[in-house]
Amino acid sequence: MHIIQKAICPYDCPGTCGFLVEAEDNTITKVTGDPEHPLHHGLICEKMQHYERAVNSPDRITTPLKRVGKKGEGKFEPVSWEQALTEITDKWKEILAADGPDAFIGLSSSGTQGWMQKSIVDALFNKIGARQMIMSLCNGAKGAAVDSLMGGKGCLCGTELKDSDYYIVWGCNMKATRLHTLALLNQERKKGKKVLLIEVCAVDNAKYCDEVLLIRPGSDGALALAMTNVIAEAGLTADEFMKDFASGWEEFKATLPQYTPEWAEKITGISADTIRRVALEIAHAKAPAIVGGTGLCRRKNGGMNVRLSIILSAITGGWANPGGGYLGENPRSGPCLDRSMIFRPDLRTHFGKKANINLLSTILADTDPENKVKAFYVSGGNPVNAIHNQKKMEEGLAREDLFTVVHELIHTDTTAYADYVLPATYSVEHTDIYTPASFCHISTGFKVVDAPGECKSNWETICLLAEYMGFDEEQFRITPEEMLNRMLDKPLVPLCDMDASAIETLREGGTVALPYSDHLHFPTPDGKFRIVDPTLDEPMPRYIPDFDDPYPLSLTAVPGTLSLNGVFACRPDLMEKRGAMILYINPADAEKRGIADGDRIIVKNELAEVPFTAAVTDLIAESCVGAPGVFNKKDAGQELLMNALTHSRLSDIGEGTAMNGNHVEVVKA
Ligand SMILES: Nc1nc2c(c(=O)[nH]1)N[C@H]1C(S)=C(S)[C@@H](COP(=O)(O)OP(=O)(O)OC[C@H]3O[C@@H](n4cnc5c(=O)[nH]c(N)nc54)[C@H](O)[C@@H]3O)O[C@H]1N2
Ligand SMILES: Nc1nc2c(c(=O)[nH]1)N[C@H]1C(S)=C(S)[C@@H](COP(=O)(O)OP(=O)(O)OC[C@H]3O[C@@H](n4cnc5c(=O)[nH]c(N)nc54)[C@H](O)[C@@H]3O)O[C@H]1N2
Ligand SMILES: [Mo]
Repeated sequence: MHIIQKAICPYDCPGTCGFLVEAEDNTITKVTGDPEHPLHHGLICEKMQHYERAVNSPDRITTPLKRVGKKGEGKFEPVSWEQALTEITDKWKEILAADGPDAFIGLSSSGTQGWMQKSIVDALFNKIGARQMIMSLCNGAKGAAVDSLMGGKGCLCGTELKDSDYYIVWGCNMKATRLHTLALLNQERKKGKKVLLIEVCAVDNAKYCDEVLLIRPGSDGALALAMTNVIAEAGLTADEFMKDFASGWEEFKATLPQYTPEWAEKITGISADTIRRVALEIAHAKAPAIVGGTGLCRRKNGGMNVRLSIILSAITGGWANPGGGYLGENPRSGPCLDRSMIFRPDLRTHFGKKANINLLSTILADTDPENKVKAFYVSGGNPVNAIHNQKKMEEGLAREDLFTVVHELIHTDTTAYADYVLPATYSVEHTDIYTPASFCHISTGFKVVDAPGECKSNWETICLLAEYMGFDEEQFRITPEEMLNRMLDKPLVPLCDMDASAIETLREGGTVALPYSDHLHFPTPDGKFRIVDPTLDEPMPRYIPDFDDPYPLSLTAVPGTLSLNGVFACRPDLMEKRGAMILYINPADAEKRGIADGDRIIVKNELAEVPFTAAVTDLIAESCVGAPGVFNKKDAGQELLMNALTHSRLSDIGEGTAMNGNHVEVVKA
C-alpha cells in the first residue's frame, strides 16, 4: 500500500520543519518538504531530504542487547525484552534500596524534541526520584539572560523578521541551524535591507551577509557597550520610550561614557571607526532585529554578552515597531498545552541532589561513596561524543560499579559502555507533539510506519520499565495518542482562544500558527524590560572577560552543516561529504606556528591532545580556532574528539554550558 503522510522533524533545531513521508508496504521510500506547512512552505535541510536513509539504515539496533565484553568494547548479545526488562529493573531496585534515588541519574537528552517521547522519560525519573537534571547544554546563559531582561517572554518569532529593516546576525550559524531565517533574510536583502554578521567564524555565512564583523571570541559584551555608548552620545537613544519600556535605563546610561570605541577596539579587534559607523547604522534603523544564536553565550561571560546585545537592540525604540527586537527563543505568547501532563513533576517525592548536564563527566567519574552514581539511564543522548571532557566521561562510564542502560537507534561511542542497550524508534515510527524554539507554532505528527524488529519508542519502553518497577500510575499504561487527545481536550492560552479548527488540525496531524507574543510588556516583577536586575550577582550590565586560561587560542564549537550534533552519524552519505575532523585557523595564527592549509596538527590543553587537519581561513577571527561538527570515533578515525578539550565549567548565569570558553595551543603534528 502506498501512503503519503505529514510529519515533523524531531531534531533540536529552532524550526521543527514539516515534511511529507511516502511509504510503500510499511517502508519509507521518500521524504520531501511539506509545501502546506504554514510557516516553512516546504523548505527542509539537506540532512532531512533523505531521512529514509537513516530510518532504513542496516546499522539500526533492532533487539535489546546485553553486554558480553568489557565496558567500552561494545560487545553484546541479543536478549529478549522480557529478560532485559527483568534484569534492568531488578538491578535498579537493588541500587535504589541500597543507595537511594540520588544514586540514579537519568539523561533525556536532545535525540528527539517531541514532547511525548522526551518528557515521558522525565516522568519515570520523577517517579524514581532520580537526581534532578539541569539541562543547560544548549544555551543556559542565553535563556537566563532572556529571563532576566524579559521574564522569559517577548522574543521575536522567525516570521516577524519580514518586517525588520536591519538584521544583526549575532553568533548564529544560519546556514547550519536556521535555514528558514537564512532564506527569509536572502529575500529581504534583495529589497535593500542590510544583513550584518557578528561572528568569530564566518566560514558558512559570510557570503549571505553584507558586512561581517569578525570579533575576538567572548568580547561581544565590549562591542555592545561601545555601540550603545556611541548611540547615546549621538543623542539617538529613545529616552522617553525607554522610561516606560525599561527599568534601570538611566542608571545604565550613566555608566556608558567609559566604554569608548577605542576601548572596545583593544578588546574586540574591531576598529573604533567601524564600531562608530555600524552603531549609527543601527541607530538609524526603524526596526532593527538581532538574530541571536548561542555562540556568545557559551562562555564564562555568556549571560552578560547576551544581556548587552539585547539591550543594544532596544535603546532606539525599535521594539515598538513590527520586526524590531530580539530573536532568541520561546517567542510564543503562552504554553498552549500542558506539558506537565507528560513529565509529571507531581510524581516526584524525593528532592535530592541536582546534576548539571555540563558537569556530567565529573559526576559520573566521582567515586566518593557519598556522591557515587550507581545507575545511569540514557535516552536520546550521546555523552561520550557530545558532552564536555571526554576522557573523564569515559573514565566514569568504565566504572564496574556503574550500571548503564542506553536507549538508542544506532551504536555510538556511548552505547559501547552500556550494560544493556535497548532499540529505539525514529520519529516516523511514533506519535508526538513538536514546538520550535524560534517560531510561534505547534505541530503534531503521527506514526507512519511500524518500527523494524523489536524496536520500541521511548514511550513504550518507559511504560514497560515502569510496569516492571511495579509503578501503577495510569500515566504509564496509556498510549501517546490517548495522551494527545487528553491534552487537546484541555488546551491552554492561546490555543483555547483559537478557532476549533486549530484543535482539529492537531488531532489529525499538522501545524497551527500561534499568536506572536507581546514585545513591550513582560512577566518581570514590574512588567518592564529589566536592564538592571537586582536578583543577579552582576545587577548592572558591564564588561566581564571570558575565562583566563594559560593557552592562547580560544576553541569554538561550530555547528556542522551536514550533521546535527551526533545525530546523522548513521548516514554514510552525509559523513563522507563532511570528511575529516578539521580545525579552522586564521592565517596569522597559522603562520606563527608554521602551519599550512591541510597540515595534520595537534590541538592541546591541560585536558588532552587531539589530532585535527588544519583549514586555514581568514573567515575565522584571530586568536580563535573553530571545530565544526560532532564526530564519533569511527568517522574521525581516532579515539579522542573535540570534547576531549572542553572543560566541565559553567557560564556566569543560568548554569549554562561554557563549551566555547576553552583555550588551546596548536602545533604541527
Ligand atoms: N546543522 C545543524 N543544525 C543544528 C545543530 C547542528 O549541530 N547542526 N545543533 C542544534 C542544536 S542542539 C542547537 S542548541 C542549535 C544551536 O543553534 P543557534 O542557537 O542558532 O546557534 P548556532 O547557530 O550554533 O551559533 C553558534 C555560532 O556562534 C559563533 N560564536 C561562537 N563564539 C562566539 C562569540 O564569542 N561571539 C560571536 N559573535 N560568535 C560566536 C560560532 O562560530 C557559531 O557560528 O542548533 C541546532 N541545529
Ligand atoms: N564539539 C561539540 N560538542 C557539542 C556541540 C557542538 O556543536 N560541538 N553541541 C552541543 C549541543 S547544543 C547539544 S544539544 C549536545 C547534544 O548532546 P546529546 O543529546 O548527548 O547528543 P546527540 O548527538 O544529539 O545524541 C542524540 C542521540 O539520540 C538518538 N536518538 C534520536 N532520536 C531518538 C529517540 O526518539 N529515542 C531515543 N532513545 N534516542 C534517539 C540519536 O541516535 C543520537 O545518538 O551536544 C553538545 N556538544
Ligand atoms: Mo543544543
